[in-house]
Amino acid sequence: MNSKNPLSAAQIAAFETDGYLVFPGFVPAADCAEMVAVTNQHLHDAVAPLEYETDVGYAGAPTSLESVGGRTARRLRDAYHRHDAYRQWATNPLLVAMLTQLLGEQVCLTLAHHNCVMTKHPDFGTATGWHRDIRYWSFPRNELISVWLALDNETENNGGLRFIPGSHRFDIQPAQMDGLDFLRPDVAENQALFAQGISLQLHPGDVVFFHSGLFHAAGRNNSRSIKESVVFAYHGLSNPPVAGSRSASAEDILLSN
Ligand SMILES: O=C(O)CCC(=O)C(=O)O
Repeated sequence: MNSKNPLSAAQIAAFETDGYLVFPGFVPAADCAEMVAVTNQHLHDAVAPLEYETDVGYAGAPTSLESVGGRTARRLRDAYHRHDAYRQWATNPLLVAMLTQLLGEQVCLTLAHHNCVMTKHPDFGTATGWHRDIRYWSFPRNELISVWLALDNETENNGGLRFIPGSHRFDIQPAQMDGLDFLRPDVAENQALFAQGISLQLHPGDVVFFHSGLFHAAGRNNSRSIKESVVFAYHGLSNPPVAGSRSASAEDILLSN
C-alpha cells in the first residue's frame, strides 16, 4: 500500500458511486481493547459530557432521567478531549491520508459533530430513522465524511448501521421528509428507497467511511450487550463550517498529511 495515497482508484470510485467504504480490521485489537475499556469505565462513572436516550427522545426512549432506564447513555460526547485513545484514532495518519484522497485537499476534523462514542444499549437504546448526517450541519458543500469505528460485532440484530447505497446522490423532495428530516415511512416513494437498504456486518476494528449525504438508519439493540462505536466527522479545508452556525461552535482541527 502506498502510505501517501493508500486508496486505490477503484476504492475512490466506489466511494463516489456508493457513498461509503468499509475497511475490515483497520484498527488493531489492542487499540480497540483500550477504547472499549475507557468507554466502559466512562459509562460506569457517567463521565460528562453525556447524551442520554431521554435527551434525544426518539420513539421508545425513557421519558425522563428519573424514569426506568432514564440514565441510559446514547453517546459519550467529546471523545476527542475525553481520552488520548480516541484522539489518537481520530488523527491516525493512515486515516488522514485516505480522507485527503477522498476530499481532494487537506482534511479538518470537526469537533462540533459526532466526536463521540455511540453506545446502543439493550432495552432502552432506541432506533434511528433514515436520515442524512448533513441535516443539522452547516457547511457550504455537502461533502463531509463520517468515520465509524466498530468496537463490537455490529449486525441488524444489535442495532447496526443500515445504508441506502448511492443515496448521497438522490434528489429528495421536502414532502418525503418529516419535521426532523427523517424519511417519512408513510410515503410510497420512501418505501421503495427503504427496500434498497443494506445492513452492514461489522467486527471490532472495522471502519466505515460514509458521505454526509448518505441515507442511513439503525435499529434497536436486541442483544444482551451494549454496542459501542467511535464516530468522528471530517471536511475539506475549503469547506469550513458556516460562521455563526452550530457547526462553527466547536474547535476545527486541521490535520496535516
Ligand atoms: O446508532 C444509531 O442509532 C444511528 C446513529 C446515527 O446514525 C447518527 O447519530 O447519525
